[in-house]
Amino acid sequence: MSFCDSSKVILYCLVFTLLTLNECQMVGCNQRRYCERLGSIEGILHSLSLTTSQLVDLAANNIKELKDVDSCTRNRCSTLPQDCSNLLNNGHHQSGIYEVWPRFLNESVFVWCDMQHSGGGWTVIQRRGDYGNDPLLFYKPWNDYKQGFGNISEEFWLGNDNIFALTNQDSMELVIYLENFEGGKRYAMYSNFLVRSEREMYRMSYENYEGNAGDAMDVHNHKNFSTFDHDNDLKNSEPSCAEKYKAGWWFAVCHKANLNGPYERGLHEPTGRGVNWEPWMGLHYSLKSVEMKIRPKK
Ligand SMILES: [Ca+2]
Repeated sequence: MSFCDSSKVILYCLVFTLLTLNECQMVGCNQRRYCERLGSIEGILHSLSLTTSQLVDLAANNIKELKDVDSCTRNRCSTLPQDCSNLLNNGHHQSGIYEVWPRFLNESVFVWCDMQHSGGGWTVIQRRGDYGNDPLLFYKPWNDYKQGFGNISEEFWLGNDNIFALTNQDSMELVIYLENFEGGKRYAMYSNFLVRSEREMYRMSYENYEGNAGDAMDVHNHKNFSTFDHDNDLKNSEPSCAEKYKAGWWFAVCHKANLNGPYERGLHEPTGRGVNWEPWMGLHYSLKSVEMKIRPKK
C-alpha cells in the first residue's frame, strides 16, 4: 500500500474519531462509552502507532460497532456518573465509596467521594493519615503509581491513569487539606488542575492558587511525575529526588511539597523526607493528615 493510501486511512480514522466524539451526546449508552474511548488523545495516539492493516481492521470494526443498534437506553447512559460531582447532583449526599465511569477510561473506578466539605462532590485522589501503616507505604515504583495503591477508606493513591482521566474530562479544581499533630488545619486550592497521560509522564499543571497553607506546589507546576524507577525530575545528580525523598511526585529539583513522603509523625530528620508542606510547617515536619481532592469548576 502506498504512503498516500495509508495516510488516507489515518486521516479517515482521525476524522471518524472526532465526528463520533461530537455525536457522543446524541447516541445511546454503549455507543457513547465507545466513542468517548475513541475520542481520547490516548486513543488517537494508539491508532497512529498501529500498522496500516491494523488500521483498516480498526476502521472496519468502528463502523460495525457503531452501526450496531445500541443495547441500552439514553436514560441509563446519561445517569452513569463520571465523578463524585455527578453523584452529588444525582442526590447522593453521603460521603463514602462509589463507582464512577470517567470518560477516557474503558472501565469503572471505585473512588472515595467527599460529599460534605465546602459543598461536596469531591473525588479524593490521595489521602495520608495515621492508620498504622508502614511509613514507607508510598515509596512505590512507577507501575504502582500508574494503577493506584492503598486502601480507599484509609491511605491511598488513586492512580495516575485514573487521575489523568478524571482531570481531562472537565476543568478541575484541586483542594489540598492539611492537618498537623497540634490540631492546626490549612488548605490550598488550585484552579485548572490537570495531569497529562503516561506518554507525557503525567505532567501536572494548574493555574491559580488560593488558600492559607501557602503555595507549595509552585515549584511542581508543569513538572513530570517521578518514581525511584522513573527519574523524570530536574535534578542532574544521583540520587534522584524520588529516591532521596522516598516518594512518587512531580519533583523539580526537588520539592516544597512531598505529600507522598514517609509518614514520620511531626518533627523529623533528614530534611524533606516526610509528609511535608514547606510554606506551612517546613521541611522537618511530617503532617498528620492530608487529602487531595478534585471537583469540576462550578
Ligand atoms: Ca534526575
